[in-house]
Amino acid sequence: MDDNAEFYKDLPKVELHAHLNGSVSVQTMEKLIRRKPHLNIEHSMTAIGKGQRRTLDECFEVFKVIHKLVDTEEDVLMVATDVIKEFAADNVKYLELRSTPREENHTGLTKKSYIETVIEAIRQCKTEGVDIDVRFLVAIDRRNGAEVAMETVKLAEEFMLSSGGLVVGIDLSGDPTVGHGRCLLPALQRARNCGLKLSLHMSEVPSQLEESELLLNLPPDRIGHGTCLHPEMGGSQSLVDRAVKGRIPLEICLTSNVKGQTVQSYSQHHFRYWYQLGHPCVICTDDKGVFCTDLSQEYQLAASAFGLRPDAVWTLSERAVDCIFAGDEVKQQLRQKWTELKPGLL
Ligand code: 6MZ
Repeated sequence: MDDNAEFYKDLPKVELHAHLNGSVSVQTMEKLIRRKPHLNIEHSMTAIGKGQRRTLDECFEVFKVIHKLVDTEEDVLMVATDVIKEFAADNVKYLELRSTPREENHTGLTKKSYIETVIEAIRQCKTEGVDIDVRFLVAIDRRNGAEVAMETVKLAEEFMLSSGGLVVGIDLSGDPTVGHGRCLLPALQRARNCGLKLSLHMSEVPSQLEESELLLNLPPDRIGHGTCLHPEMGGSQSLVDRAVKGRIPLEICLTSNVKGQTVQSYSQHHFRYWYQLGHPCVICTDDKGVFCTDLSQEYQLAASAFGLRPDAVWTLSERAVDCIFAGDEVKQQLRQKWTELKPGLL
Protein backbone atom coordinates (compact mmCIF):
# COMPACT_ATOMS: atom_id res chain seq x y z
CA MET A 1 0.00 0.00 0.00
CA ASP A 2 1.32 3.45 -0.78
CA ASP A 3 1.50 6.56 1.39
CA ASN A 4 -2.11 7.62 1.14
CA ALA A 5 -3.49 4.21 2.14
CA GLU A 6 -4.68 5.99 5.26
CA PHE A 7 -7.08 8.14 3.23
CA TYR A 8 -8.87 5.04 1.92
CA LYS A 9 -8.88 3.40 5.32
CA ASP A 10 -10.36 6.50 6.98
CA LEU A 11 -12.91 6.97 4.20
CA PRO A 12 -16.35 6.03 5.54
CA LYS A 13 -17.67 3.30 3.26
CA VAL A 14 -20.78 1.39 2.25
CA GLU A 15 -20.44 -2.31 1.32
CA LEU A 16 -23.34 -3.70 -0.71
CA HIS A 17 -21.95 -6.84 -2.33
CA ALA A 18 -20.36 -9.21 0.18
CA HIS A 19 -20.97 -12.97 0.20
CA LEU A 20 -20.64 -14.19 3.77
CA ASN A 21 -18.62 -17.34 3.12
CA GLY A 22 -16.45 -15.60 0.58
CA SER A 23 -15.60 -12.91 3.13
CA VAL A 24 -13.94 -15.12 5.76
CA SER A 25 -10.55 -13.70 6.79
CA VAL A 26 -7.30 -15.66 7.26
CA GLN A 27 -7.68 -15.38 11.03
CA THR A 28 -11.19 -16.82 11.06
CA MET A 29 -10.21 -19.47 8.53
CA GLU A 30 -7.44 -20.60 10.87
CA LYS A 31 -9.96 -20.99 13.70
CA LEU A 32 -12.24 -23.03 11.42
CA ILE A 33 -9.40 -25.24 10.21
CA ARG A 34 -8.39 -25.89 13.86
CA ARG A 35 -11.98 -26.87 14.66
CA LYS A 36 -12.01 -29.47 11.87
CA PRO A 37 -8.49 -30.93 11.48
CA HIS A 38 -9.90 -34.18 10.03
CA LEU A 39 -10.88 -32.35 6.83
CA ASN A 40 -7.19 -31.75 6.00
CA ILE A 41 -7.93 -28.32 4.57
CA GLU A 42 -5.08 -25.85 4.20
CA HIS A 43 -5.44 -22.13 3.90
CA SER A 44 -4.07 -22.20 0.35
CA MET A 45 -7.28 -24.02 -0.63
CA THR A 46 -9.57 -21.25 0.61
CA ALA A 47 -8.04 -18.07 -0.83
CA ILE A 48 -6.50 -16.69 -4.00
CA GLY A 49 -3.41 -14.69 -3.05
CA LYS A 50 -1.72 -11.61 -4.45
CA GLY A 51 -0.91 -11.88 -8.15
CA GLN A 52 -2.72 -15.21 -8.47
CA ARG A 53 -5.60 -15.80 -10.82
CA ARG A 54 -8.10 -18.58 -11.22
CA THR A 55 -10.82 -19.42 -13.67
CA LEU A 56 -14.29 -18.68 -12.37
CA ASP A 57 -14.83 -22.46 -12.19
CA GLU A 58 -11.89 -22.77 -9.82
CA CYS A 59 -13.31 -19.95 -7.68
CA PHE A 60 -16.49 -21.93 -7.26
CA GLU A 61 -14.45 -24.94 -6.13
CA VAL A 62 -13.01 -22.73 -3.38
CA PHE A 63 -16.52 -22.00 -2.04
CA LYS A 64 -17.19 -25.73 -1.81
CA VAL A 65 -14.13 -26.14 0.42
CA ILE A 66 -15.22 -23.23 2.64
CA HIS A 67 -18.73 -24.68 2.95
CA LYS A 68 -17.20 -27.87 4.39
CA LEU A 69 -15.58 -25.76 7.10
CA VAL A 70 -18.73 -23.77 7.88
CA ASP A 71 -21.40 -26.35 8.57
CA THR A 72 -22.74 -25.73 12.10
CA GLU A 73 -24.69 -22.90 13.72
CA GLU A 74 -21.61 -22.21 15.81
CA ASP A 75 -19.47 -21.80 12.68
CA VAL A 76 -22.02 -19.52 11.00
CA LEU A 77 -22.22 -17.36 14.13
CA MET A 78 -18.45 -17.02 14.41
CA VAL A 79 -17.96 -16.35 10.71
CA ALA A 80 -20.74 -13.74 10.58
CA THR A 81 -19.64 -11.85 13.73
CA ASP A 82 -15.99 -11.87 12.61
CA VAL A 83 -16.88 -10.66 9.12
CA ILE A 84 -19.08 -7.84 10.46
CA LYS A 85 -16.35 -6.69 12.88
CA GLU A 86 -13.72 -6.79 10.13
CA PHE A 87 -15.83 -4.61 7.85
CA ALA A 88 -16.40 -2.22 10.77
CA ALA A 89 -12.64 -2.09 11.44
CA ASP A 90 -12.22 -1.10 7.78
CA ASN A 91 -14.55 1.86 8.39
CA VAL A 92 -17.53 0.37 6.63
CA LYS A 93 -20.49 2.17 8.20
CA TYR A 94 -23.25 0.30 6.42
CA LEU A 95 -23.04 -3.31 5.23
CA GLU A 96 -25.41 -5.55 3.32
CA LEU A 97 -24.26 -9.13 3.82
CA ARG A 98 -25.62 -11.84 1.58
CA SER A 99 -25.55 -15.58 2.06
CA THR A 100 -27.18 -18.76 0.76
CA PRO A 101 -29.04 -20.57 3.54
CA ARG A 102 -27.78 -24.15 3.70
CA GLU A 103 -28.93 -27.25 5.50
CA GLU A 104 -26.46 -29.82 6.75
CA ASN A 105 -28.12 -33.02 7.88
CA HIS A 106 -25.10 -34.27 9.83
CA THR A 107 -24.97 -31.18 12.08
CA GLY A 108 -28.65 -30.25 12.30
CA LEU A 109 -28.12 -26.92 10.55
CA THR A 110 -31.33 -25.97 8.73
CA LYS A 111 -31.97 -23.16 6.28
CA LYS A 112 -34.11 -21.46 8.88
CA SER A 113 -31.54 -21.76 11.67
CA TYR A 114 -28.88 -20.58 9.21
CA ILE A 115 -30.76 -17.31 8.64
CA GLU A 116 -31.59 -17.00 12.35
CA THR A 117 -27.91 -17.36 13.18
CA VAL A 118 -26.83 -14.64 10.77
CA ILE A 119 -29.49 -12.37 12.28
CA GLU A 120 -28.24 -13.27 15.76
CA ALA A 121 -24.69 -12.27 14.72
CA ILE A 122 -25.97 -8.90 13.46
CA ARG A 123 -27.81 -8.35 16.76
CA GLN A 124 -24.80 -9.39 18.87
CA CYS A 125 -22.56 -6.91 17.06
CA LYS A 126 -25.13 -4.18 17.60
CA THR A 127 -25.37 -5.01 21.32
CA GLU A 128 -21.58 -4.87 21.58
CA GLY A 129 -21.68 -1.38 20.07
CA VAL A 130 -19.80 -2.22 16.85
CA ASP A 131 -20.07 0.94 14.75
CA ILE A 132 -21.77 -0.47 11.65
CA ASP A 133 -25.34 -0.83 10.44
CA VAL A 134 -25.86 -4.31 8.94
CA ARG A 135 -28.66 -5.76 6.79
CA PHE A 136 -29.06 -9.19 5.28
CA LEU A 137 -29.90 -10.36 1.77
CA VAL A 138 -30.97 -13.99 1.50
CA ALA A 139 -29.21 -15.54 -1.48
CA ILE A 140 -30.55 -17.85 -4.16
CA ASP A 141 -27.88 -20.11 -5.61
CA ARG A 142 -28.93 -20.38 -9.25
CA ARG A 143 -27.64 -23.93 -9.62
CA ASN A 144 -30.32 -25.19 -7.21
CA GLY A 145 -33.21 -24.43 -9.58
CA ALA A 146 -36.74 -23.06 -9.43
CA GLU A 147 -38.15 -24.96 -6.49
CA VAL A 148 -35.37 -24.10 -4.07
CA ALA A 149 -35.47 -20.50 -5.30
CA MET A 150 -39.16 -20.27 -4.42
CA GLU A 151 -38.56 -21.89 -1.03
CA THR A 152 -35.77 -19.39 -0.36
CA VAL A 153 -37.99 -16.44 -1.23
CA LYS A 154 -40.72 -17.70 1.12
CA LEU A 155 -38.18 -17.98 3.93
CA ALA A 156 -36.85 -14.52 3.20
CA GLU A 157 -40.39 -13.18 3.22
CA GLU A 158 -40.97 -14.66 6.69
CA PHE A 159 -37.79 -13.13 8.01
CA MET A 160 -38.43 -9.79 6.37
CA LEU A 161 -41.55 -9.59 8.52
CA SER A 162 -40.03 -10.96 11.73
CA SER A 163 -36.47 -9.59 11.78
CA GLY A 164 -37.28 -5.97 12.55
CA GLY A 165 -36.02 -4.73 9.20
CA LEU A 166 -32.76 -6.71 9.12
CA VAL A 167 -33.69 -8.90 6.15
CA VAL A 168 -34.21 -6.50 3.27
CA GLY A 169 -33.80 -8.41 0.07
CA ILE A 170 -32.80 -11.26 -2.18
CA ASP A 171 -29.53 -11.92 -3.97
CA LEU A 172 -29.32 -14.09 -7.06
CA SER A 173 -25.85 -15.56 -7.34
CA GLY A 174 -23.94 -18.79 -7.91
CA ASP A 175 -21.97 -20.12 -10.85
CA PRO A 176 -23.20 -18.04 -13.81
CA THR A 177 -22.44 -20.84 -16.26
CA VAL A 178 -24.96 -23.14 -14.58
CA GLY A 179 -28.74 -22.96 -15.08
CA HIS A 180 -30.84 -20.22 -16.66
CA GLY A 181 -32.47 -17.26 -14.96
CA ARG A 182 -35.70 -17.91 -16.88
CA CYS A 183 -36.84 -20.64 -14.48
CA LEU A 184 -36.14 -18.41 -11.48
CA LEU A 185 -38.42 -15.60 -12.63
CA PRO A 186 -41.53 -16.69 -10.67
CA ALA A 187 -39.54 -16.73 -7.42
CA LEU A 188 -37.93 -13.35 -8.14
CA GLN A 189 -41.29 -11.89 -9.14
CA ARG A 190 -42.81 -13.07 -5.89
CA ALA A 191 -39.93 -11.54 -3.93
CA ARG A 192 -40.49 -8.23 -5.65
CA ASN A 193 -44.22 -8.29 -5.07
CA CYS A 194 -43.84 -8.85 -1.35
CA GLY A 195 -41.44 -5.96 -0.89
CA LEU A 196 -38.07 -7.69 -0.90
CA LYS A 197 -35.43 -5.76 -2.81
CA LEU A 198 -33.55 -7.53 -5.60
CA SER A 199 -29.83 -7.56 -6.20
CA LEU A 200 -29.17 -9.85 -9.14
CA HIS A 201 -25.87 -11.09 -10.52
CA MET A 202 -26.19 -10.33 -14.17
CA SER A 203 -23.96 -10.84 -17.24
CA GLU A 204 -21.01 -11.79 -15.06
CA VAL A 205 -19.84 -13.83 -18.05
CA PRO A 206 -20.57 -13.41 -21.80
CA SER A 207 -23.52 -15.08 -23.57
CA GLN A 208 -26.12 -14.24 -21.00
CA LEU A 209 -27.86 -11.64 -23.13
CA GLU A 210 -31.26 -13.29 -23.16
CA GLU A 211 -31.16 -13.97 -19.45
CA SER A 212 -30.10 -10.41 -18.68
CA GLU A 213 -33.00 -9.09 -20.72
CA LEU A 214 -35.45 -11.23 -18.78
CA LEU A 215 -33.97 -10.19 -15.45
CA LEU A 216 -34.00 -6.51 -16.43
CA ASN A 217 -37.74 -6.83 -17.06
CA LEU A 218 -38.38 -7.48 -13.38
CA PRO A 219 -36.57 -4.98 -12.88
CA PRO A 220 -33.88 -5.53 -10.25
CA ASP A 221 -33.03 -2.84 -7.69
CA ARG A 222 -29.31 -3.37 -8.21
CA ILE A 223 -27.11 -5.30 -10.63
CA GLY A 224 -24.26 -7.49 -9.39
CA HIS A 225 -21.20 -7.12 -11.67
CA GLY A 226 -22.95 -6.52 -15.02
CA THR A 227 -19.53 -7.22 -16.58
CA CYS A 228 -20.77 -8.16 -20.04
CA LEU A 229 -23.81 -5.90 -20.35
CA HIS A 230 -22.20 -3.29 -22.55
CA PRO A 231 -21.43 -3.76 -26.26
CA GLU A 232 -17.62 -3.73 -25.89
CA MET A 233 -17.90 -6.80 -23.67
CA GLY A 234 -20.35 -8.67 -25.89
CA GLY A 235 -23.50 -7.11 -24.44
CA SER A 236 -25.86 -4.77 -26.24
CA GLN A 237 -26.78 -1.11 -26.37
CA SER A 238 -30.36 -1.94 -25.51
CA LEU A 239 -29.30 -3.62 -22.24
CA VAL A 240 -27.21 -0.58 -21.36
CA ASP A 241 -30.07 1.76 -22.24
CA ARG A 242 -32.44 -0.09 -19.97
CA ALA A 243 -30.06 -0.10 -17.02
CA VAL A 244 -29.40 3.60 -17.60
CA LYS A 245 -33.07 4.49 -17.99
CA GLY A 246 -33.92 2.70 -14.74
CA ARG A 247 -30.79 4.12 -13.07
CA ILE A 248 -30.18 0.63 -11.71
CA PRO A 249 -26.94 0.78 -9.72
CA LEU A 250 -24.06 -1.56 -10.54
CA GLU A 251 -22.13 -3.31 -7.79
CA ILE A 252 -18.50 -3.20 -8.91
CA CYS A 253 -16.02 -5.81 -7.68
CA LEU A 254 -12.62 -5.05 -9.25
CA THR A 255 -10.29 -7.61 -7.64
CA SER A 256 -12.85 -10.38 -7.86
CA ASN A 257 -13.34 -9.85 -11.59
CA VAL A 258 -9.61 -9.63 -12.32
CA LYS A 259 -8.64 -12.62 -10.16
CA GLY A 260 -11.59 -14.63 -11.51
CA GLN A 261 -10.49 -13.61 -15.03
CA THR A 262 -13.81 -12.32 -16.26
CA VAL A 263 -12.00 -9.00 -16.82
CA GLN A 264 -8.48 -8.82 -18.29
CA SER A 265 -7.01 -6.05 -16.13
CA TYR A 266 -7.99 -3.30 -13.72
CA SER A 267 -7.67 -0.61 -16.38
CA GLN A 268 -9.95 -2.57 -18.73
CA HIS A 269 -12.62 -3.01 -16.08
CA HIS A 270 -16.18 -2.06 -17.07
CA PHE A 271 -16.29 0.40 -14.16
CA ARG A 272 -14.72 2.94 -16.52
CA TYR A 273 -17.54 2.60 -19.05
CA TRP A 274 -20.34 3.04 -16.54
CA TYR A 275 -18.61 5.69 -14.46
CA GLN A 276 -18.05 7.81 -17.56
CA LEU A 277 -21.77 7.54 -18.31
CA GLY A 278 -22.45 9.01 -14.87
CA HIS A 279 -24.26 5.81 -13.94
CA PRO A 280 -24.53 4.89 -10.24
CA CYS A 281 -21.67 2.49 -9.42
CA VAL A 282 -20.85 1.15 -5.97
CA ILE A 283 -17.38 -0.20 -5.21
CA CYS A 284 -17.65 -3.55 -3.37
CA THR A 285 -15.47 -6.51 -2.36
CA ASP A 286 -17.57 -9.55 -3.43
CA ASP A 287 -15.48 -12.08 -1.47
CA LYS A 288 -12.85 -10.28 0.59
CA GLY A 289 -11.53 -13.55 2.09
CA VAL A 290 -11.25 -15.56 -1.09
CA PHE A 291 -9.79 -12.67 -3.10
CA CYS A 292 -7.62 -11.35 -0.23
CA THR A 293 -8.81 -7.76 -0.29
CA ASP A 294 -10.80 -5.24 1.71
CA LEU A 295 -13.02 -2.33 0.74
CA SER A 296 -10.33 0.30 1.39
CA GLN A 297 -8.08 -1.50 -1.05
CA GLU A 298 -10.84 -1.69 -3.66
CA TYR A 299 -11.37 2.10 -3.48
CA GLN A 300 -7.64 2.62 -3.74
CA LEU A 301 -7.43 0.33 -6.78
CA ALA A 302 -10.31 2.19 -8.44
CA ALA A 303 -8.59 5.51 -7.78
CA SER A 304 -5.27 4.40 -9.23
CA ALA A 305 -6.69 2.50 -12.23
CA PHE A 306 -9.07 5.28 -13.28
CA GLY A 307 -7.22 8.37 -12.03
CA LEU A 308 -9.81 9.40 -9.45
CA ARG A 309 -8.84 12.32 -7.24
CA PRO A 310 -9.67 12.22 -3.52
CA ASP A 311 -12.77 14.38 -3.94
CA ALA A 312 -14.10 12.00 -6.61
CA VAL A 313 -13.39 9.02 -4.34
CA TRP A 314 -15.24 10.74 -1.52
CA THR A 315 -18.24 11.37 -3.77
CA LEU A 316 -18.19 7.75 -4.91
CA SER A 317 -18.44 6.49 -1.33
CA GLU A 318 -21.06 9.11 -0.41
CA ARG A 319 -23.27 8.29 -3.42
CA ALA A 320 -23.26 4.61 -2.43
CA VAL A 321 -25.67 5.63 0.34
CA ASP A 322 -28.32 6.34 -2.33
CA CYS A 323 -28.16 2.68 -3.39
CA ILE A 324 -28.72 0.92 -0.06
CA PHE A 325 -31.82 -1.20 0.53
CA ALA A 326 -32.61 0.16 4.01
CA GLY A 327 -35.15 2.98 4.19
CA ASP A 328 -34.90 6.75 4.00
CA GLU A 329 -34.30 7.24 7.69
CA VAL A 330 -31.13 5.13 7.54
CA LYS A 331 -30.02 6.98 4.42
CA GLN A 332 -30.45 10.31 6.22
CA GLN A 333 -28.42 9.09 9.20
CA LEU A 334 -25.64 7.90 6.92
CA ARG A 335 -25.57 11.14 4.93
CA GLN A 336 -25.26 13.00 8.23
CA LYS A 337 -22.34 10.75 9.17
CA TRP A 338 -20.58 11.48 5.86
CA THR A 339 -21.06 15.22 6.40
CA GLU A 340 -19.56 15.02 9.88
CA LEU A 341 -16.61 12.90 8.78
CA LYS A 342 -15.71 14.87 5.64
CA PRO A 343 -12.11 16.12 5.85
CA GLY A 344 -11.83 19.92 5.59
CA LEU A 345 -9.60 19.83 2.50
CA LEU A 346 -12.08 18.02 0.26
C1 6MZ B 1 -21.52 -15.55 -8.37
C2 6MZ B 1 -20.80 -15.86 -6.21
C3 6MZ B 1 -19.59 -15.20 -6.49
O1 6MZ B 1 -23.62 -17.69 0.04
O2 6MZ B 1 -22.16 -19.39 1.11
N1 6MZ B 1 -20.76 -16.23 -4.92
N2 6MZ B 1 -21.76 -16.02 -7.14
N3 6MZ B 1 -20.38 -14.92 -8.71
C4 6MZ B 1 -19.37 -14.74 -7.82
N4 6MZ B 1 -18.22 -14.17 -8.25
C5 6MZ B 1 -16.92 -14.55 -7.85
N5 6MZ B 1 -18.87 -15.16 -5.36
C6 6MZ B 1 -19.60 -15.79 -4.41
O3 6MZ B 1 -21.13 -17.40 -0.05
C7 6MZ B 1 -20.55 -18.15 -1.09
C8 6MZ B 1 -21.49 -18.22 -2.28
O4 6MZ B 1 -21.66 -16.92 -2.85
C9 6MZ B 1 -21.84 -17.01 -4.25
C10 6MZ B 1 -21.77 -18.48 -4.62
O5 6MZ B 1 -23.07 -19.02 -4.66
C11 6MZ B 1 -20.97 -19.05 -3.44
O6 6MZ B 1 -21.22 -20.43 -3.25
P1 6MZ B 1 -22.37 -17.93 0.83
O7 6MZ B 1 -22.28 -17.10 2.06
